[in-house]
Amino acid sequence: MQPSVKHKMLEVFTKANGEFVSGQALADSIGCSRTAVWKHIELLREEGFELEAVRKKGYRIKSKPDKVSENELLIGLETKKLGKKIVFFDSVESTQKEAHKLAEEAAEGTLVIAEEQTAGRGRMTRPWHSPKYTGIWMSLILKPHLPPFKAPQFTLITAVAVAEAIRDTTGLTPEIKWPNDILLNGKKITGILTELQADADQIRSIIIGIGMNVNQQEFPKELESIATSIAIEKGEKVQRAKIVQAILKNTELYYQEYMENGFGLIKEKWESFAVSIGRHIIARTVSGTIRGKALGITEEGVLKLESMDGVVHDIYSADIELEK
Ligand code: BTX
Repeated sequence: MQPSVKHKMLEVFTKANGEFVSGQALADSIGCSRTAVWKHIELLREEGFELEAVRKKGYRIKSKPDKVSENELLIGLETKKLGKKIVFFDSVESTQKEAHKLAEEAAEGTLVIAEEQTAGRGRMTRPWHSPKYTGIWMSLILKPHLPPFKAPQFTLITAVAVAEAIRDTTGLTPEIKWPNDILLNGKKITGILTELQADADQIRSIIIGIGMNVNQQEFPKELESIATSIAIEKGEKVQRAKIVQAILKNTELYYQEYMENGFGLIKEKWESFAVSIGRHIIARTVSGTIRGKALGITEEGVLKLESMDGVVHDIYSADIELEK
């Protein structure tokens, strides 16, 4: 199937919004014959689209396959820039690794996404479990004209965008755990990994890795007690493409807000989702463990932590645990 015909056909169905479209109307808007329409309908069915055909009415899409390849993501995507260029892999070691290779040449907003990662990674090369067809494993390339020290704010911008995407597409209310985890009912549903390609005073690319558990029903033993998925929490499966589209739309919105007006609104939204602020926490940093009360985050996304002796520490990176 020529991608352009398939793309046009899916666009016509998307505009029809679940209503029937006659074979003739499809042929006219695509600019092909009725026979070609019929052939392409069959090809869509083979790809997992459920298409209903009724005499004298035509065709309508009853359901789309739950895939995250280019067609599923582009149809219905409401962004100007983010995700307009998609690099898709059925299976790849790590989308983050691929995005790093592409970043210099890639247009801003390029999205690398895969159905499966065989060597997905978290911070400090920790492994990220990324099984096939069940989650969202993607890396987004941004190119803001900013100095490198601003980069940690992008983890927080992304966290707000992702938390709102989960809330708006599923009705579930997530929490954000500083700096880079999103939780549902206290368990990890999303991890965010912000990495940089930069000169000393200028960011060249920010590569934002997002890993989200969507339709898994179970996890390996070592993750069982700390990880969950949207399907487990909601009790039903969700179309991953819809969530990806919502993440891209929100990220574009908050990225623009940040570049134009600074961090104020994002900080406010971030704090409204934050689970650790005002609580007693244990922060494990590379240079040691600090226990104390999390006071809030600064405009730079730094966590303020007041230890028992009243000293306020600036925490730039750590693993956080809530004190029981
Ligand atoms: P992190 O270092 O904060 O968290 C990593 C830890 O999370 C692991 O050590 C493990 O305990 C736990 N973990 C591993 N897999 C999962 C999972 N599926 N669900 C919940 N918990 C898990 C977080 O790092 C940042 C993760 C970013 C992943 C994305 S996926 C797309 C992109 N490509 C890539 O290789 N990484 C990013």
